[in-house]
Amino acid sequence: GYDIPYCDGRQTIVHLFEWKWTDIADECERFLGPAGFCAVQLSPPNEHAVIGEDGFPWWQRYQPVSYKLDSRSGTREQFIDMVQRCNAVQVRIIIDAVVNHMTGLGRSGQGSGGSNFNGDNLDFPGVPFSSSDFTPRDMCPSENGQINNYGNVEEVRNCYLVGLTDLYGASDYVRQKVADFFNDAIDIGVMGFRVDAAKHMWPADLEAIEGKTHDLNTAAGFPSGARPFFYHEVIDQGGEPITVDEYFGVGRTTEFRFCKKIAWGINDFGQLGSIYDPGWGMAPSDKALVFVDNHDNQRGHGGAGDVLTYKAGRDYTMGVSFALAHDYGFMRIMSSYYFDNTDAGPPGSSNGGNTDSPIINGDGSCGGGWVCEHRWNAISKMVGFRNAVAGTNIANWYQVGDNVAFSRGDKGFFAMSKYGDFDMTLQTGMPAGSYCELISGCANMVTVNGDGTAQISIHNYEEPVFAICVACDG
Ligand code: LAG
Ligand code: CA
Repeated sequence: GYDIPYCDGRQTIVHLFEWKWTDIADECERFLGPAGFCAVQLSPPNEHAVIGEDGFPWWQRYQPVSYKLDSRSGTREQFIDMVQRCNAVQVRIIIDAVVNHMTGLGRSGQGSGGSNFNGDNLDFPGVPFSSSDFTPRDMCPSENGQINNYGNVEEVRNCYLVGLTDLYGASDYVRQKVADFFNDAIDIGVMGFRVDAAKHMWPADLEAIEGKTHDLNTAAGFPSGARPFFYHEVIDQGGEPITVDEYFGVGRTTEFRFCKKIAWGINDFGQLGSIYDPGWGMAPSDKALVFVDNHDNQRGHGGAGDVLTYKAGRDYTMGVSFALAHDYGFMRIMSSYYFDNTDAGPPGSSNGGNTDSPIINGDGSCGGGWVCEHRWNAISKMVGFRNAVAGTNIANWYQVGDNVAFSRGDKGFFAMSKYGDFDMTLQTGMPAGSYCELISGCANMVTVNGDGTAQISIHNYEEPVFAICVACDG
């Protein structure tokens, strides 16, 4: 199926938003592999518009010019090198695939890979796509050709999303060009795809495109017959006719209600017990791709709402740690650069030049404008916890006031205290023994008694999180 990642049991994807390929290759080797990450989600790797008049914003990468692997993050050669080096340390690569549309109307010139294009003329010779490859005007019911009414399914899928020229996904030629792009990446050794704006594409078109894709590359270490992993960006917060379940046949869906649930739960621990709410239409665990924030909603784009971001500091640490400890969905962590201006591109990009590399400080944190949430102590340790308890469910739930704790089967135990002040004997469900507390880096040891109980203590305001597990000592 398209909903299974091939990660040897590793459980967490990290989105290295706007990172360069050379830096990602280094990060796979020096950090992501050893820390137990499953995969990196890239920014769109294909040729895109270069929008100097808006200061080379991050969102220029959501305006494709061709499927040449030549973007602000690097060249095709650098892309191939990154895929090979990451695969070699068991970290897989997932592409952000922007295939609903090409550039906006009114955009023209040369893309990041040197191809000419003209959005108004629907002319993209780098693929090539021309006017017949775009959704016929009479199939879009809105007056101005744009998406205005999210209550009309034809409009959401056949009209122009924020002025972006809409590809005609029913055309076999368009499907084949997209599949060729996917197959090029698969043959290089990529594991999967985040499908951008999938809500604006017909599920049948996605099914046809996916049906044309190759199996994953066995030379890159994937099992024979393995199908690519797909998750579809479908912003479904309830209240609209398009719902995530329409996409379950073609892979997983991004679960945006999870972002809200986590934000609400950190605000009020009493709400942490119902993070997965099927009554609200949330995707079942084996179909959900979950995250605390993404590159859109952290800056008020793409169906924002109540979300925690790196700007929330210790609340963010709590939200991501809880999400990693939970058993719901396949998890993606956001890794950001600092921003005030919501359009700003990555560090170093505002003059159109090269993106700056992250600086790795002596204590393992990042500098140079990069936040590197994935390297925050508690978050990176909880990635190890999630791997160690994979396959178990939540048990021994405890929540009173501003404290929460639970076990993952008999393999691990997690606790969190809103104000970093907690002492209680709780049932851990774990075998008797002496365990290293992960967040403290084994500075604290924990004794689980013969009856499964243990004294759980949290005395740390900044990182008010506790975790022990059977398979993650040391
Ligand atoms: C997505 N998911 O469905 C991406 O996650 C999201 O980041 C993309 O929008 C969107 N779909 C289209 O791929 C981003 C920005 C938009 C930006 C767009 C294209 O959130 O603000 O639009 O990328 O670059 C920009 C301008 C618009 C303009 C449009 C067309 O902000 O004002 O109309 O370009 O020229
Ligand atoms: Ca569309």
